[in-house]
Formats: sequence, C-alpha cells, structure tokens
Amino acid sequence: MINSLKNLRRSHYSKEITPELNGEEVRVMGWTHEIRDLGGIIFVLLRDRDGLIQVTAPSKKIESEIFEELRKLKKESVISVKGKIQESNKAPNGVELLPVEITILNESKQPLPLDPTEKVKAEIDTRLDSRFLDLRKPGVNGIFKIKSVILNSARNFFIENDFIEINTPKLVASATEGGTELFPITYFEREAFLGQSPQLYKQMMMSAGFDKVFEIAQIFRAEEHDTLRHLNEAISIDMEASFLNQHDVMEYLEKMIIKISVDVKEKCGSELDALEHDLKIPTETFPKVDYADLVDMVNSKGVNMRYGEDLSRAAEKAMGELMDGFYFITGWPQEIKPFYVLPEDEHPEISQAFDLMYKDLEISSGATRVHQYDLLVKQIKDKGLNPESFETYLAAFEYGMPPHAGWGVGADRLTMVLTGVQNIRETVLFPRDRRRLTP
Ligand code: AMO
Repeated sequence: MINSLKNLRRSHYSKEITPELNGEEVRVMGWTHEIRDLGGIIFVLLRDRDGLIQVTAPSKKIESEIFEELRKLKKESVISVKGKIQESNKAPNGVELLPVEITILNESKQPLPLDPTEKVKAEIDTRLDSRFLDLRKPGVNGIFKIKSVILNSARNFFIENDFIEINTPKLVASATEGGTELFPITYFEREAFLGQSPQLYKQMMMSAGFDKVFEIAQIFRAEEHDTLRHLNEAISIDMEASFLNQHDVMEYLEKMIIKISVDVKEKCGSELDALEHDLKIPTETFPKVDYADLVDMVNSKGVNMRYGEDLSRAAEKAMGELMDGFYFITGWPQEIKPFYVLPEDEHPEISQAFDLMYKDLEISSGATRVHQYDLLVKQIKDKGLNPESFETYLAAFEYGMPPHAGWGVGADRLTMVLTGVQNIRETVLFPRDRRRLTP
C-alpha cells in the first residue's frame, strides 16, 4: 500500500548515522537501492541524497508484518524506515538498521529504464533521456554538489571584493558576440533574440556608476557544432569593473579560480573521491603566453597556424600538450576580437584582450573595453555591424563612460575542469545541444 507522509519525518540522513549512535532509534527516508532476499534474512540498501544505509531484517528478530513488507519491495521505491542502529563491520559506514517500522511512500514502475546502482552502465544519451534516474547515482549527483559549491564560491568571492550582483535581460534586440550564433524568437509582433552574453548590459552598468558588478546567468548560443565542450545554453560567470584594465581583472580572475578550487577541495572530498578526481589547487600567477609566441608553439607541435587566426581545435590540443593547468593567452590580434575590445595605444593591431585556458580548454575571455564613443562606433562599423542597432548601448558612452574591463567564465567548462569529467553535458542537469531539447 502507498502511504502519504502524514507526520513522518526523517531524523537522520544516512551519512549522519555512525557507530557512535549504536542502539539508538532513527528514521531514514529514501529509495530502495538494492534488495537481497536470502530467505531467512532480507537486506535492503536505502539510498538518500548523501549515501547508503543498510537495513538488515532477520525473520527471527523482526515482526512478520515488516518482514513481508520488505519482501514485496521493488527497486527504487520510496520508503521510510524506523530502525535501531547496530554496529556492523560488513555494512556501509559500519552500521545497519534493524527495522521496527516500514512505510512505503511510493512504488517504482519496473523494469527501470536505467540502473541507478551502475551495475549496468548506460550510454550518455540513455542517461540524459532518464536524467532524473541518472541523477540518483552518487557519482553523478556529486558533480552538481560540486557545481553548487563553485557557484557559491564565485558569488562569495565577488561579494567579499565589494561587487554588486546584477540581473540583465535575456530577451534582447541585438547581437553582442557577432550575429551568427543567435537564437531568434518571436517577441509579440517583432523579432528578438535570446541573450548570448550580458556584455552590453554589464558595460552599461559602468556608465550607471555601479563600479564593480557581476552576474551569474544563462547564455544562449546557436552554435551548430556538436562537441564535448559546447552547449547551446550555458552558464556564464560575468564581471565588469571600472577604472581598471585587463591586467587588473586578470588578477581578479586568477584569485577567483584559486578560491573556488580551494573551496571545492575542502568541501567536496567525498564527491571528488567518487569521481576519482585528484583536484590540484592551482598556484598563484598563471603563466601568460603571448599570442605571437603561441603561434610558434603550435607550429612547433606540427600544427599549422598562421598569425591572425583563431585557435583551431588542433591548435588547442597542441597547447594542451605543452601547458599543464591554467594559463592566459594575451596580445591577441585586434582583428579577431569583438568590437568592444580596446586596442593597445602604441600598437593598435594588438588588442587588450585575453583568454584563460585550462590545458586545451578555453575557460574565459576578457578585455579592457573601448570606452570612447567614436572609437566604439568605428569598431562596430569595421566589423560590418550597424551602429544603429546599438543605439541604446552607444548612448551610455556619450554621457561619461569610465574606462573599464571585465571577463566572462564558462561555469560549465570550469565544472568540467574541477570534476575531471570529459563531456560538458555531464555538468548540466538538463543539457541543451544541437540534438537535445528534452527533458
Ligand atoms: P566568450 O564568447 O568567449 O566571451 O564566452 C566566455 C566563456 O563562456 C564559455 N562559453 C561556452 N561554454 C559552453 N558552451 C558554449 N557554447 C559557450 N560559449 C561560451 C566559455 C567562454 O570562454 N562577452 C565575452 C566575455 C567578456 O569579454 O567579458 C564573452 O561572452 O568558457
């Protein structure tokens, strides 16, 4: 029979039940992870958010009614078990529960589309189709506990450094990062787009006098490629700060990455163990590779790259073999960077933009921005864009825009680095890619 919750409440999570509580009575709630019926004794592994606890039911020691209830249990059903704690060197955490009351709160349909015990391994597509079951796996939900720590740690970093959290619109009228990667939508009688980046808004907040802002939010990119590093909906950690240049904000970026790594290592030991990931805390002062030198480095690995080209996948891989850990790429040619990037005063063909890489993966882009109206209009035109589409953005530059700089970090890519997973889809609850719009 399926029961409602009534006044039943959990007294402990599985991980809180330790041998020191021997003899005490507790109530746990969760899913039936595994059931082993040996005739005279039934073992049920109950799984909750944080782990497993074994319920041990010898027919001679418990009421026959409870024994029969346990015998009828199906995998992944939701149960509440009140039981007495006994030390046991054979059970997880060295403890088991002798049940005194069992309540079935829901039953799971059988057979399961996916095995949360991971005895049967599933392909990523099968896993994503039944993501709610996939997320019950301890290793998988560990990725999201780590992501939660990453996002919280980033937020704390900004607050500690006197930044103001902002929320900017995701329904927008024009492109920020170039026109090809936009998702068009119908906005009443007009066409609009999903925001690719808070770029223009975070810059306008500098004109608004907010001085230091950050935003953690979704970005939408209609990129066609189907890779292990691209999503069509990603999370970006963005910052922008006035009266600073690229070097100042690179320092912020480095400090934030180190703080996040320390927090994850400190708070997510068991999750990292489950992922078998040995997280190394990066040391201060990430190496800086000048773009011109990078071209030589890439060519030295037998990958053809000409000055003025963006990094191809082969070039990224070559760099991944040469660089261990985080490093910046600086001194990019102005021509391949967006219109809002400020060129060097003395060498206008070189930009004041940088990327942060982890081995072969781009984690972040940033720059000192153009804050001069005329130069900005010129650069918009040089990119073949129409300044009229940027009218309301440009207005912010006509009435006292301070010099400023900023960056955006791909939170999902950063999660890949800190968890060691190879496919970006692993780091998103319900990923959106070229082929996937559900669940
Ligand atoms: P950029 O376009 O380089 O820069 O994006 C910044 C970072 O966001 C992540 N990212 C993605 N992650 C997964 N899937 C995608 N399709 C995807 N696209 C981007 C990457 C990338 O480094 N406005 C600038 C930032 C700035 O200058 O402040 C921008 O958006 O990790």
